[in-house]
Amino acid sequence: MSVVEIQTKVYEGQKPGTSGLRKAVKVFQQEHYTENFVQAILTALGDQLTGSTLIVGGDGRYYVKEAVEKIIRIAAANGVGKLIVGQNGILSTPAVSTLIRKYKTQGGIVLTASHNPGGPNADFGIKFNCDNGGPAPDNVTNQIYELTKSIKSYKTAPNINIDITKIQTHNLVVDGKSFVVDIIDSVDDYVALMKEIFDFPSIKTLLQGSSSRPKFQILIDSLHGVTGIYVKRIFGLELGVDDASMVHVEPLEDFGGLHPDPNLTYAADLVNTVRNGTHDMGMAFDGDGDRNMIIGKKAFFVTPTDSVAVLAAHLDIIPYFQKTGIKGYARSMPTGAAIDRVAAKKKVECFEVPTGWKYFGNLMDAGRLSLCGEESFGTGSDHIREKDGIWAALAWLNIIAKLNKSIEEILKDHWITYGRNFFTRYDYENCAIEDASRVMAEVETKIQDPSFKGTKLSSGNKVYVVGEADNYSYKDPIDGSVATKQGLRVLFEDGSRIIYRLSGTGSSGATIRLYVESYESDPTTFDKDAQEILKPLVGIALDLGKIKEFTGRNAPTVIT
Ligand code: G16
Repeated sequence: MSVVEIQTKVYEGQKPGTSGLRKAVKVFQQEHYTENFVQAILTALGDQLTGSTLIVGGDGRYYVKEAVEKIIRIAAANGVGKLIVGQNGILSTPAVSTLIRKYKTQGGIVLTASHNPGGPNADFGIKFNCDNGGPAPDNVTNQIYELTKSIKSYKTAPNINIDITKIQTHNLVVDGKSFVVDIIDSVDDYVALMKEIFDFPSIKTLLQGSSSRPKFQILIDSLHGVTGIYVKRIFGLELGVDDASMVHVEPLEDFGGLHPDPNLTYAADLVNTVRNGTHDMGMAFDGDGDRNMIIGKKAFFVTPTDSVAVLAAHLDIIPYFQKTGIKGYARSMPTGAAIDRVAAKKKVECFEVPTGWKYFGNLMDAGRLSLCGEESFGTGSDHIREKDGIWAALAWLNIIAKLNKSIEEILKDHWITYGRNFFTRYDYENCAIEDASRVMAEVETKIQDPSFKGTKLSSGNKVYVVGEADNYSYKDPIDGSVATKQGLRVLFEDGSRIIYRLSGTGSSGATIRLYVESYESDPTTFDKDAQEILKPLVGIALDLGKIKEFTGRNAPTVIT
């Protein structure tokens, strides 16, 4: 097989966001656009490139197969030694991380736009994960971006045609050098890892029922994302869950027109079905399988903030952590601080990092972090370096099997012990970039005024006193790297918080995220609706950013 060098032109804007480069499919389909970015990823590998092994796979969305073909040819031409590719180009994001770590490869290329819709008129994405299995940190993505700004050509081996539908090893010689493409089962290694981590026999007894306990009835919604194939194997084959309890489990290129984001709005089917009371638990996962939503009987909603805190409180039930010990907890900055309270009580170190799973990686690699979570429906541990939707669902089931309580009972016990962090997020999706910028500028100007600290802000009969306010920045405790401008924070004296941030995962326009949190230790408030408790703070937040005025929106697109 011969190698050719193709002349190309620079495309503006190939800057990876919170997690990889995400754009409309039509953008990636432009001549050389995908090739440029892939070449930049490989060039950024530097000395590690020649003879390296990389994992390649994606969430099954439209354009994954074409992108895999291009990656195989470009990798071959650039001297990569071996590619391990999921069958049909399919691998969940947690599975890519699993494979990178298991086979000790130099990294992996993940083809996904995560929870963004798929199809010819929707989104695609490419992300590079490093040899620790985690999303590339800022210094690597910045380097990739710099390379895209000056790229003049890329190398490819145009005659390579590999059938990625069959599990098979292909041994090729490209430009005189060996090049191997291993098409592997997309699920095997991930299932093996889950079986090492969790107590599958007790989860199976929970799900099948026993003489002392009726069957714990679950409903799983894969939203036609990649988790379908993992769900069928793990929950269907291994744990004996019947087909009717697993819905939307065929991965589809357009997710069946669904928005594969597991929240109360986009997983409304699941929520409505579980609301009728037949099921004890509902769970949904996003397009690439790293996000999860957990609900209890009658659709009792577990916020991601509470979910990770409950897991933290009961982590020692899970066999994996019995072996490794509990090294530390962490959450992203906008995530509610419920896990901090568990950490304080258990005397475990707890970290706050900017939004983005990549910020947890160093702490895990340094042996200081076992469990972390984000308000954006991400939960995970140091078993890999990505958040992991199915892992989170299995963790809940392992804990429920041991505690023998309903999800609602577990949450209420938790609040009695730790108090309740009420949390909500308002998303204003697809705003004009200028409008969103005006909101952020408005808040930033106000909070930078030295007199803002100490200001009393009121709404209804509630008054909140500003303690601190800033544009959040973070210094990584392991390598000292600094991330600035990670979200505007207004921190009140009573511990309540308002945070404004622009999403880094959209493919066009701007999405404003407003995060609002307050803490209550009074048990009479625990059963109240979060929207009711947080209404005054939300009112203050909307006013402070003049959101209605600048965006023209009377209501957010999604409320979580
Ligand atoms: C990605 C990151 C997450 C992060 C989220 C934030 O999620 O992996 O760690 O919390 O983005 O998204 P935004 O910038 O839109 O608020 P995913 O699931 O899209 O990969």
